[in-house]
Amino acid sequence: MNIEKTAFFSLAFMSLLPSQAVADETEKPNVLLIYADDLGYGDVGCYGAPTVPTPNIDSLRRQGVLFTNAYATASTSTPSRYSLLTGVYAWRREGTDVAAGDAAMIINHQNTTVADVFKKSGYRTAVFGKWHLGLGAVTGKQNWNERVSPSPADLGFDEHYIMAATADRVPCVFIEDGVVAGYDSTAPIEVSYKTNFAGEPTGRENPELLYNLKSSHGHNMSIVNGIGRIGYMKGGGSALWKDENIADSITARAVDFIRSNADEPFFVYFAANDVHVPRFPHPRFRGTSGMGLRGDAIVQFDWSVGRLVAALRECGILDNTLIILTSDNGPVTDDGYADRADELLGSHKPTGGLRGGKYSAFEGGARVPFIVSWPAVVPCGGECGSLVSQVDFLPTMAALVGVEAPADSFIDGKNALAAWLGDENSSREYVITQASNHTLTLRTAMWKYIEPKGGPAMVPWGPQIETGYSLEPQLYDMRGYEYNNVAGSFPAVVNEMKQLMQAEKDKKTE
Ligand code: NG6
Ligand code: CA
Repeated sequence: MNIEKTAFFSLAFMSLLPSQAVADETEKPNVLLIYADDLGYGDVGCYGAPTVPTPNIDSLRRQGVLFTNAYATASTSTPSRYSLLTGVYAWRREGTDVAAGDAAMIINHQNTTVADVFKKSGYRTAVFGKWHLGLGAVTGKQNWNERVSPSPADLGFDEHYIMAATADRVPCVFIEDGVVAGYDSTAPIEVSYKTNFAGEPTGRENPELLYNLKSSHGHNMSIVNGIGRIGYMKGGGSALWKDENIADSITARAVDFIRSNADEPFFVYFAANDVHVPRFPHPRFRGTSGMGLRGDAIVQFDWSVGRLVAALRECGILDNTLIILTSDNGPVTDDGYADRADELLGSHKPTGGLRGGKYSAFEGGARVPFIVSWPAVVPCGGECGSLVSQVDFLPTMAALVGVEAPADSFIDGKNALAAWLGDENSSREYVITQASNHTLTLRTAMWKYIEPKGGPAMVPWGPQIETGYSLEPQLYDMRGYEYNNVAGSFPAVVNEMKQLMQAEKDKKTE
């Protein structure tokens, strides 16, 4: 890539030591992490989507760098988010799989998070949107009518306005600074992932009440806003969210935060709900993609991106804001609601042709869009094929803001600032990802190895996705797609990859 070196740029690249700030106090860049949910490698225009309009993401891409080999650490949400915030692979930690809405806090609040790193450097920090890392001290024992603790406030975030888990899991209320936002005292909240509350309808027994979206598999417990959910809840009243307003409310809060903190450095983790199920975008986005609700949710996500970038521009701080846009895992069409996502795809390929998808060990599972923009530093319009992994977010941000990252032995991530700013000559040697049954994969520039581990060839519960699980070792030449297993022809490579993976497994991180 052609890099034009500005003074600031050389400063960032040439003289950066792990513990040295890029710039002095007044020049500290703001950091905006835009984390989409289930957005696939092929889901936006600049990654080749043929029809769905994503003008704001495409314009972000034109003002920054687009990565072609960037990875979430897992092909589902909770483990990816765990690694993103802690720099540790989730497969090292028990209890980091897709979390229920009543899961206790999964990140040990003694651990350093990326928000702690920013705080140490004097940043204001906030998270808006999908949390999915547990809340409270004990699973199932939260009292949602009082302050829930621990919360993101205990992990370095000054402000939070979050959904406890996912939009398809109860409780369907936002948590703002530890308490239910807009709490309705006339409708106390009860939550259970075991049994229903007497007299409350469910999707299973009262499908006629599913007036907004019908379930295709699962999602047949409590009904909120005419949509069946996972888990049971009672109450909530006027605090219950309306799915069609989620993007608006989290975007509005993030924009407010940007505006009120424009004069000091900040870190915003904008964790979008789009394009996770239930896909139920605001009416103004309906029909805008020509691809039904899933496409319309992509357009809605693109709108959020546009609003955030516009807020930065209006505050005069866009140039010195590092924006990273990526996704927690790959795409899925039918993920449990009859929203016709498959039928309406037309020529659109959510994975951009990669094999597999969400949940899978194949590339569609964890290779995700990844765009980095920082107008003051990163040249416009580049494309970068370096291997990058979200596990590096914490140490990379620590290097950016001049904070000592936790000792190497405690984290898997490494400072990858040069690569994240688009330097083709700087790359991870290899990237490890985790599929939903914990099959691990190891990708180098040339190869992808999928460790042998049993499991069904297709996701068994509904989505039509190849898992990539096999009792045989798999090796793919990444100059192509993962269709031709060449493990038999390259036993030495298989052996080397296997040993690299074993060394990672043996690493002591505590
Ligand atoms: C699955 C859900 C799916 C989605 C996923 C988590 C069923 C049948 N399927 O169990 O709809 O919620 O969990 O997605 O319940 S993630 O992106 O948050 O990891
Ligand atoms: Ca996800």
